[in-house]
Amino acid sequence: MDASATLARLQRIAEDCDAAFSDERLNRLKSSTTAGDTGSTFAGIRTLLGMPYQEGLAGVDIALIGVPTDSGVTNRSGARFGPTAVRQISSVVGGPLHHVSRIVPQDLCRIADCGDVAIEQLYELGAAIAEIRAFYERVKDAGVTPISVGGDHSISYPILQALGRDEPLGLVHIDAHCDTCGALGGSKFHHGGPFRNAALAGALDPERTIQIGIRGRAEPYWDFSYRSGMTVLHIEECRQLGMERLVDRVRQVVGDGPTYLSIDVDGIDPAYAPGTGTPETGGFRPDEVQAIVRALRGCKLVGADVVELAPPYDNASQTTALVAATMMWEALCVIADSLHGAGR
Ligand SMILES: [Mn+2]
Repeated sequence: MDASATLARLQRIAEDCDAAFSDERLNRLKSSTTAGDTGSTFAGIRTLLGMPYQEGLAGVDIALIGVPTDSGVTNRSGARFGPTAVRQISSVVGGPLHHVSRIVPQDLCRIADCGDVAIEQLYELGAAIAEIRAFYERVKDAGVTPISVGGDHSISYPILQALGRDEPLGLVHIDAHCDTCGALGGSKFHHGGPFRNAALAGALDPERTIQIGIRGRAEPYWDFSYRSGMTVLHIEECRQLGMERLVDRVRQVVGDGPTYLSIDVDGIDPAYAPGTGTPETGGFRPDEVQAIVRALRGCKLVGADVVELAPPYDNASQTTALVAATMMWEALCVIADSLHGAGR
């Protein structure tokens, strides 16, 4: 082929590329209002993963929800700004197409940013927990699957109470901390105890719970995990297993039953996720957590959260917000697929 024929061929390819995506699903989305829009991504009002904002849950399959509270932290506060930071960085994170799984969540499900849980009694931990639970009871009643961004980790307890009210859920929990501690400072509703609370409430099945990436000085507080039958894998054990056997173990523990996914950004090494209240050196790389979430494809996921993003400790590049938003996107893909896709 001579040079001019080659250029003509490339010109035709370029025109075809401009006319339509080779993936037909993306062409369908292009005509809708949000996804597939290649215009300005820096203008307009930011939403979680760029999904359309709506008041209420009507017509939604998957609700992205902010839970801006950090009244339950044991040390450095700031996670109340997590949802705002994820919305901000969402202009550069998300779909429409997952580059590995080829999942297009919006082609499978109706997805919306349903705003933030409005907590009135912020300084009364038990009451705040009850308000969050009431919100997620409505989500459950509506048949909507929630993907939440905290907020500190205390929010996972009322979410699990609502989602696990009919039968105890399995749990994939990525974190430096097991978060199964008892009462501290006069309350059991702090961010170090949601999974003990959920198990005691009958919403979480310890035998189908796996906690991975655990490390650091809070180790003495996790006896409840060991004694109740939760599977605890310290970061060193995860490294020893390697990713392939690690994800096998995860799937083996949670099995076929309904399962919740909870990602504390401090499960990831502070080199990649410095913006968090209780950082612990020696954690996962972000791509390892992405691999774990992707491996949940085909599991019966009933919801997910990403918590403990504390923007005041993040760097100017919003590294931690980027990681948190990316994990939400990874969770959205596997959940959309498990609801209405090939992984159903
Ligand atoms: Mn943690």
